[in-house]
Amino acid sequence: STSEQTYIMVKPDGVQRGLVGEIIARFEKRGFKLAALKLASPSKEHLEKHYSDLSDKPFFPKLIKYMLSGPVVCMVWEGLDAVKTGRVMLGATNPLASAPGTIRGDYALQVGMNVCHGSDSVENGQKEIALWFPEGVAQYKLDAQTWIYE
Ligand code: YYY
Ligand code: MG
Repeated sequence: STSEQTYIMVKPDGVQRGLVGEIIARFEKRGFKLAALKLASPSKEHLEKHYSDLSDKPFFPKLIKYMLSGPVVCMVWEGLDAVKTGRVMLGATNPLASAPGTIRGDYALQVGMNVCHGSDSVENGQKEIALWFPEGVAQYKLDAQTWIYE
């Protein structure tokens, strides 16, 4: 549906490397509607909740340490098939396997510094949006949608 929402986050390496604007621009130009946006410095507990599905993976401690290494940019993007399309725009988890033209395929080399996060299902997206935006997201009409949806 055109109101599907996904949680997209620029990770600390993406912020430090000046990729925030580029990542926002890609979602904006594609036709997605920005529903929420903020810079944040989440706690260890908050990040462990975000990645709770991965808590028994060997790379989990390293992942949390990396995510704590600087601020992140948190966003909610809304639009047709936003979750799946967002994942396609991000590229594969391992940047070496990401197609050129994707964010990771254009800006990253290693899995442990892959620049961005995107929800992997509508259900997880809703959980992540609730975790990162307990204050709620914006409700408004994007007039450009008249020229995006037939
Ligand atoms: O959803 P996605 O970010 O593409 O991958 P996940 O399997 O959810 O893993 C989350 C995060 O963990 C990934 O973006 C990088 C890191 N990671 C890692 O450091 N080493 C791995 N072998 C797998 C994932
Ligand atoms: Mg994931």
